[in-house]
Order: sequence, then C-alpha cells, then structure tokens
Amino acid sequence: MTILVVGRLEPSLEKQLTAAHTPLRLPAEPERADFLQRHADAITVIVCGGRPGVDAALMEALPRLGAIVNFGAGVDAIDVTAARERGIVVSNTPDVLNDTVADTALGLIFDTLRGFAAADRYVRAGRWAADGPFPYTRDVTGSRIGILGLGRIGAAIATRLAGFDCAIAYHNRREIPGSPYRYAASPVELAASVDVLVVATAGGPDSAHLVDRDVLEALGPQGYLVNIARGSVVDQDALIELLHVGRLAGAGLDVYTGEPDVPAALRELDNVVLLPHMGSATARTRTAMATLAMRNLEEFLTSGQLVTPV
Ligand code: 8YV
Repeated sequence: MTILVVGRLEPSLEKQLTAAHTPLRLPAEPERADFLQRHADAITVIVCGGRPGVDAALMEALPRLGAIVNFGAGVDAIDVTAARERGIVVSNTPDVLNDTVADTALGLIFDTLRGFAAADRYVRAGRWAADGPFPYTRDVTGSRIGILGLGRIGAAIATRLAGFDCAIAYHNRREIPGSPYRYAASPVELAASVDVLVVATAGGPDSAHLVDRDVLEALGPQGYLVNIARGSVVDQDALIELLHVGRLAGAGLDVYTGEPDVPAALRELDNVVLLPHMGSATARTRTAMATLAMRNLEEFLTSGQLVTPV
C-alpha cells in the first residue's frame, strides 16, 4: 500500500500523515512522467486537499488506485464521476467544519453590512478626526437572508441568523419537507426577495455560475452577496461589474474564481470584504479535519472502506 500526496497539504494533516507514514509526493512536470513510470504501479491511495486535486488523467495513470482521501468538505477539485467509473472511492471531511464555516459566514454578513473592515481602515487612515463620523451602515438584525444551498453548513448559518430575528429563505434543487424556512423556487426568486444572498452550496460543474448576472441583478442595488462556498458558483465578472456601477450594495467573499488571485477590480472596492478562503481555518477545526482525513486513510489501508465517503 503506497500513499501518494498530491499538492501541498495543510500543516495539521502533513504532521499527522508523516508521523504515521512515509508517503510519496507527486512532482510537477517535467519530473512527473518519470516519477509515474517508476511508482504508478505501487500507488493505491491518494491524499490531497483542495487544488490541484485529482483529474481523470492522473487516475488513469495509477492502475492500482483505490481511494482518494480529501482534506476538506468540498471535493470539486476531484473528478468524482471519473473516480466512480473506475471504482475509486473518495472521502471528504464533512460536519467537523460546519460551525466554523457558519461562524465565518456570520462574520462576513456583519462585516459587509456594517462596514467594519472599511470603518477600521477609516480610523487607521486618520479620517475619523479629519472627515467626521463614518457613514451609516445596514442592520443585520431583522434583515431578510436567502441561503443558496441549505445543506449542513447552510443550516448552521440559518440557525445562527434566527438569533438575529432574520427572515430566512432558501433555495435547493428540491424543497426540504418540514423546513422552518421559506422555500424559493429558483435562485433568481430567492435573490429578488432578500437583502443578503448567502452562497453555501457545493462547488463543481452542477453549480457553476448558479449565481449568474440575472441572480445578481435580482439581488439589486440594496442587496449584498456573501460567498463562503466556492468561487465557481458565482459569475465573478458580472459581480465585479455590478458592484462597480452600484447595482449591488456590497459583497463579502471568502472564495473566488482563480484563487489565490483576487482581481484588483475587487480589491479596490471599499464595500467589499475579502477573506483568503479561511472559512474553516481555526486550529481546532483544521485539526479535526486532519484527524478525520487520517481516519479515512487508516480505514482504507486496513479494511478497504472509508469512514466518510462522498
Ligand atoms: C478548506 C474548504 O480550506 O472544506 C472545504 O471544502 O473549502 C475548506 O475547509 C479546503 O478544502 C482546504 O484545502
């Protein structure tokens, strides 16, 4: 059983993995071809986390590959369909990050509507004394919030917002029977009826640009977009354009198209809060994610099964 690490692992996982095993590391081109020639037949399990992930070509090159163990809940960097076709099982790290990511969403909602990051810049630049009070901002309490993707993380966000007397609506592909929240039949319908649209759906081809120009326009000049899911879900070019012309009130983003590059056109806006994809990045949660990834790895090595398959 030979383990292959693809990409750079989180320090928490790197530490746990190397304490127990001596994995191989997939090199970049041009060394990759030679590496695969020497090791491909031995590799049975991949450990990875986020980008670059595992595509069908890499699976094809590893004839004995049986499992892909991913650090992270989202497996959009892995070609899961190709894995399924080849009988390769895939695990992720669900649930252990729900609370932390939901906390991040709340932080972004507050920061975006109340303008705390911009106000902090205002104070630091000496503008309070020079220019007077900071402009009025928007209340979170009592606002109407739409959650796109009421899964485990979306539900944790909704639970928190209930404490702020928010009117919560959601859109999923299917209505959730018995949900206490109002269902909107489409992303446009959801966006048109809320002050804040929170993107909490899984990434990947199925949700690509689910938040397109129409959805953003439906959110409108008084509306805010918050994204803690994946950059791929949002048409980022349309988002930037509408923010620049004042047809959206603001945005709070943890994720982007083309991470870690964040376009200057976003960075120059004061009504936008930008985080470096840190939704789950607390020491406790990242350690729990690493521990769960390791449990999946050990289980696969001993029984051929996974603890949390996708
Ligand atoms: C991680 C995430 O930062 O779990 C996810 O899907 O986006 C984050 O928690 C990422 O997966 C680590 O590579």
